[in-house]
Parts: sequence; structure tokens; C-alpha cells
Amino acid sequence: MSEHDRRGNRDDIGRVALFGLGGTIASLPTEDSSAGVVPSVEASTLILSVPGLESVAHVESRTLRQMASANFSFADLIEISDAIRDAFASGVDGVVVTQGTDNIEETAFAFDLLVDDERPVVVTGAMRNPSLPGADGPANVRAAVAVAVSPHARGLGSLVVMNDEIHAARFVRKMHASSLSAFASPQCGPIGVVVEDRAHFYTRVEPLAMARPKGDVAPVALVRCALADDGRMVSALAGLGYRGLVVEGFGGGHVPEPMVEPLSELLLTMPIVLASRTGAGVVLESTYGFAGSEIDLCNRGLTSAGALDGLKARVALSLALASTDNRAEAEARFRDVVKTVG
Ligand code: DAS
Repeated sequence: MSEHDRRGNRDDIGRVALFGLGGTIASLPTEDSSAGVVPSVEASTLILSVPGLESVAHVESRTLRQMASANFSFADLIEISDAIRDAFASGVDGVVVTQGTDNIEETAFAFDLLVDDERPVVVTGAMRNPSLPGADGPANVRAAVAVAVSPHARGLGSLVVMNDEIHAARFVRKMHASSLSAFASPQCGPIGVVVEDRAHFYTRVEPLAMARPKGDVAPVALVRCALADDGRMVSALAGLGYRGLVVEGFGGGHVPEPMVEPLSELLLTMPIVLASRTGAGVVLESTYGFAGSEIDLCNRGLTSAGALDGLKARVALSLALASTDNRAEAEARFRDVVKTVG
């Protein structure tokens, strides 16, 4: 893993550490052009492809992974967050992570919880690989670096910068399989934009952090409610070794009645979080009273995901469970995150 430095040409600009993890932004065709693109571009080459980067910041780059994001594990994310912490200890003003976009919404949120520093961690990627016309990687890197050195980006936790928009890691979602404008924050929209290498913020979010994992991150299951679900998948989970479950319920947080008993049974062995499969809004607390409603489920002991969607709730519950051996403590840590998100 080599380290490279692209020195800016001024003394008054900030220092950024850029970590390359692979993904489309680093993917090129192999010799067999029909075999598709694979991650292969080093972070040092990536920063050389960004016109004008030296006028934005001094950038030190390092390739930490060369992989499709589909293969990230929590162990990878913990190791990468250690590298981010080391970079901050070395005095950089901000960190940029380039990676595959498929699960940026989860990895960026994990960095939000794993890195406790007011300086920004800015995650970016590309929808078009460098061999395609209109490849967006270089523009996204330049915008991400501009955000990473912005004093206004401090205290906002991890951010995702794509297509000149700045999203809070806790709200961003990948909404399209291939569009350049694939990313959106359905809760509140982007929290800012990048114009002419300057970050402009419209709103701010509270910093988040969670105690560091004590060991391996045990698996947490994610089940999405669907029409006429009879609850058999929830029943089957008991024997599969999961330590927790996130249920994406209908609407404000509702499940079909046949799922209620299996959930109650499972609660005896693991924490269960209730999110909304709509991906926006806040799970209700006190509106509906039918069996399988939010009132019923929370009375039975499910924990509300609040404004977190199912994917983010799963990241937070996984890290909460990894931070303590005590279930009640883990549930309390999860609730603290939910409260801070708002
Ligand atoms: N879909 C690709 C990307 O957007 C692959 C990946 O996520 O690694 O980068």
C-alpha cells in the first residue's frame, strides 16, 4: 500500500488524506473487454486524474482496498476507521474515502459512528467508471476534497459528496442503479452543495459517536415486511445465530398480525428494532392500536429506529451490540443514536 502526495501550490490551503477502497471510481476494463470493469486504479493515479486539485488542498493518498463495495465486512470498516483516526492524529484537516457506491449509505454511516472527531470524513465514488464518457469520479473527488478542507464541514460527522451535493451520512440513500444523480436524502434533502470548490451548508446535524467495538461485529438480520408475510422468516431466524434483528415495517411501523407472535418469541433472545420500509419520516409511537401496530410492537419491547432507515438502523444496532456484552446497554446506546439523529 503505497502513499503518495499531490502537493497543492499554495501555503494557505489545507491537508487531506485520501483513502482509496476500489469501486467504480477505480474500475477499468481488463484485457478481455467483454469481462467488465474491475477495481484496479491506485488512489495515487486517481488523484492525478483530477484537474486543478492542487489549488484545493494538499492531498496525500493511499490505496487501502481494491474491492467492490458489496464485499465490505464490518472488520474492513473498523480497520479503515483506524486508518482515518491515524490520519487525523497526523494533523490532516479532513479525510476523503473513495469507494464503490453500492453501499456508501451504510459505510459512511458506520464511519459516522466509529470515528469521533470534529474533522470531516467525506465519502465519495462514481457512477461512471474512468473509461466512460462523462466519468464523474474526478469531479466528485475534487468536490469531496473541497468539503474535507472546509471549516464549515466540521462537527457534522461523516458526509457523502456526489454530484456536487453534500449529504449527511445518516440520511443519504442510493436511489438509482445508474444515474449520475443516484443519491438523495429523502428526510431533508442534501445539507449543502459544492460550488466553485467551496462548500455551502444550508443546515447542520449533531455529531454522532458510539463506543468502539470490543470484538467481532456479530450479525444482525434485516427483514422487510411485504404484503401477506406470514412471519415464517422471523421464526426461522431463531436458529441462525443472529444477535439482533431490524424489521422494516409498513408505513409508520406496522407488521402483519401473523408476524407478531414470532417477533415476541424472538425478543426473548435478541433485541429487535422497528424501522419503516418507506425510508423516510419517523416511526410512529402512539397513533395505531391494532395487533402489529407501532403501539403494540413497542409495548412488546421492540425498539424504534426513529428517523433511521432499516439499513442504517442495522449498522447502528450491529455496532451497539459489538460495543458491549450487555444487551440493555446496547439497546440504550442504539436509542442514544436515534435520539441524536432526531
Ligand atoms: N456499483 C459500483 C459502484 O458504484 C460497484 C461498487 O459499489 O463497488 O462503485
